[in-house]
Amino acid sequence: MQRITITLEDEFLDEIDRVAEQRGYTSRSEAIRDLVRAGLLSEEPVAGDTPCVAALTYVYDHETRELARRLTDEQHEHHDLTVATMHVHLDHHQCLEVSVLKGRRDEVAALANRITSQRGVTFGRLHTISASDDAV
Ligand code: NI
Repeated sequence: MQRITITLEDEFLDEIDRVAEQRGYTSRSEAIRDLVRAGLLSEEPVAGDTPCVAALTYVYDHETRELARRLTDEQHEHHDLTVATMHVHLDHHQCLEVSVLKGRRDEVAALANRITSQRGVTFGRLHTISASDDAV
């Protein structure tokens, strides 16, 4: 670990402190490290053949014809990528599912796209985290 000195405008530092307090950080350094890490991750060009773990969150209307079956079929077809799925009945019509996926980054992204592009899926977001080879 190295110690560096950086210069920030007062308003920028106030904003960092506000976010740090909101998220419950007790150390400004830890808050800045996490913000920088998140920024770097979003910029990182990652090869498709690298391993990852991911959480896919989506909402769908279970009354859309055959949709629930099609979503399940997709996951069975790619059971090697699907670790587990949690299903929540949000209301009379909508279901929320969170699927934990792991495998090659390009294959995980392709499965996520096949699920979230189905008609009747109203929200879809994939959070991907780089993993070591032995994690997948
Ligand atoms: Ni449901």
